Amino acid sequence: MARKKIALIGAGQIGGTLAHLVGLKELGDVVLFDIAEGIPQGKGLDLAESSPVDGFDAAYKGTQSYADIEGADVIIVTAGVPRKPGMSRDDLLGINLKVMESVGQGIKQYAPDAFVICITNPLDAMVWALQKASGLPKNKIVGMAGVLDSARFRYFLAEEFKVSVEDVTAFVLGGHGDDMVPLVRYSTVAGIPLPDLVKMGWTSQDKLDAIVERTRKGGGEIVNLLKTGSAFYAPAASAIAMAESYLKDKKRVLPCAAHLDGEYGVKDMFVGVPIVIGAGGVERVVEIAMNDAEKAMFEKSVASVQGLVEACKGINPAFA
Ligand code: A3D
Repeated sequence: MARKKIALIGAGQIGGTLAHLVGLKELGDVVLFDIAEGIPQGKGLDLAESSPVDGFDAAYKGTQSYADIEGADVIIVTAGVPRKPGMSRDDLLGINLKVMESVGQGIKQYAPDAFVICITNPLDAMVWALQKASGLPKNKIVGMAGVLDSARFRYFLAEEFKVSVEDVTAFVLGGHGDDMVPLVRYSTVAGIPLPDLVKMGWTSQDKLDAIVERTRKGGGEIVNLLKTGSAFYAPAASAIAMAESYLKDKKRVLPCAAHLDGEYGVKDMFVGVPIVIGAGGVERVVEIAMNDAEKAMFEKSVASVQGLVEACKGINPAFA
């Protein structure tokens, strides 16, 4: 069987890390596309030269031509600009919307059967715009945010409880913004929900609240430390988990920005919810029960995404 083909649109910090992980995990051959001449070619060659040392077989091609993504099985989009200190994700909207229009055209022309994962911010609005521009079926395009947000939550919790990250599960819903919704009730250590762990004296409610807040601002914490860009190792690892679930038909249940058509009371928007990813793409949207407080937080988060989607429609009326 021929190797799978994975196209990475955007060969910056996340794109380069994705390309490395695809090789190390032997998920397939890689096409790195970027408008910056030499960057995808240079990164591709450098990575290919690491393959004899690490012992993996994968072809790397850097390109400025969309024709090279033809027939890709998976496409991961990071093209655009990242945040700098003092910027919100929403400040990126105008620039990155234009980028999504050109990336969508390229996908439509050369790889309309691919499973597409969008990472470009502001995430929930950009994946919405990319679907409009590419015309992809709505079960074949998702946004990466929830896996990253819940990984941050899991890491902070494991640190607090002094247990393995492997035994902490966490749930984060809603848009990828500072009003995302970390769901404490559905987050556990080896199956024990967090509110029970508070009762058991493992942590205090105040400490748990502080961890929730740190999770919400997790992206900004890294931006302030790096100063020249935003997080890339954990975002890349998160998107690879999604791609792997599709390529290997693992049917993992992962929080992703998925198209909602009435689920959770939301129409024609991409918002972070738990989904099953398998060979059929988004195979199921999992609708969990929320209490009133959780619902209120979710609705607030959805309203922020709605605002960004309306702004996209204002800039490009063809998407309305
Ligand atoms: P960066 O290292 O700047 O890479 C972006 C790349 O996109 C650069 O190499 C650009 O040359 C390239 N590019 C720009 N315009 C185009 C275009 N029209 N076509 C093709 N390539 C183009 O950024 P990064 O890799 O650190 O981040 C990429 C995106 O991911 C940004 O929008 C970030 O805000 C976003 N991001 C999202 C998350 C989420 O959790 C959703 C986390 C971290 C970063």
